[in-house]
Amino acid sequence: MRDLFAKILGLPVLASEHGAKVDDLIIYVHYLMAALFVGWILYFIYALIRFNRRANPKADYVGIRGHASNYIEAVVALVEIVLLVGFAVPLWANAVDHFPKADEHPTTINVIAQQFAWNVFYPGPDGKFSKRAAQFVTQDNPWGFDKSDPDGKDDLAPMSNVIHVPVNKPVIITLTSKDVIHSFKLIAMRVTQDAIPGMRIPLHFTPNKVGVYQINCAQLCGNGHAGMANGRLYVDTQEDYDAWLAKQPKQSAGGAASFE
Ligand SMILES: [Cu+2]
Repeated sequence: MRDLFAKILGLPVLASEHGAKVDDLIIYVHYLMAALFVGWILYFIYALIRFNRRANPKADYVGIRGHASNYIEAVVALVEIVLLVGFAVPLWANAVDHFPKADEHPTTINVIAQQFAWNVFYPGPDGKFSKRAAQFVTQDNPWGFDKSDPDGKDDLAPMSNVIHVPVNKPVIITLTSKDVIHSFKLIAMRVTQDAIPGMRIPLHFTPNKVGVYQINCAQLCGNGHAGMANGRLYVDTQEDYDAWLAKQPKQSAGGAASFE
């Protein structure tokens, strides 16, 4: 049923676990909108016939006497409350607020947006990212890595516009921006989060379909905004992911930004 309606509504490819619930909510809202649309059309036709000029030569100054419209309004409000309290709020609690625990071994990634690319950072085998601070920023160290931080020794060299993740494992991305407000949008994952300079905002999802998906910027951020759609999210099998990971140069070895 979901597949059929997703097709009718033209919903994009879905490749994350929680995304099915997002699509369900979109479909339920469309049910309600369809019911309202049909209801209003029927009422419009009724009003055209019931209140036509020939049958009503004199205006009625009293107006409505029945309570039907109140009842209908109450039903519509009730359906809206059910959608909000029964579906939207629990979905938010589960898919947004409830982060994967350490024992689920999430893939942790930092993404720093800039005009006009996504810079992607992996923490290496220790799972810990190098500290960064504005005071360390130089021409050779544009991200301000603290070179004395042992956590950074095994970090991977920064990547541009490419994220690899293994399938069926939770992913936590901590998002920030180097310049202006961007918005990190993975349509196939049903994830959107603003990237705001000065803030580190975590988001999470679990990809469940191997493939290559587009990363979009959902916040008009300047002239090259559309170019941020060149970002690609690769959802790999665990073997492919491990093989890819093993090939990546370390940041400490002076590895340049990688583009594949
Ligand atoms: Cu942008």
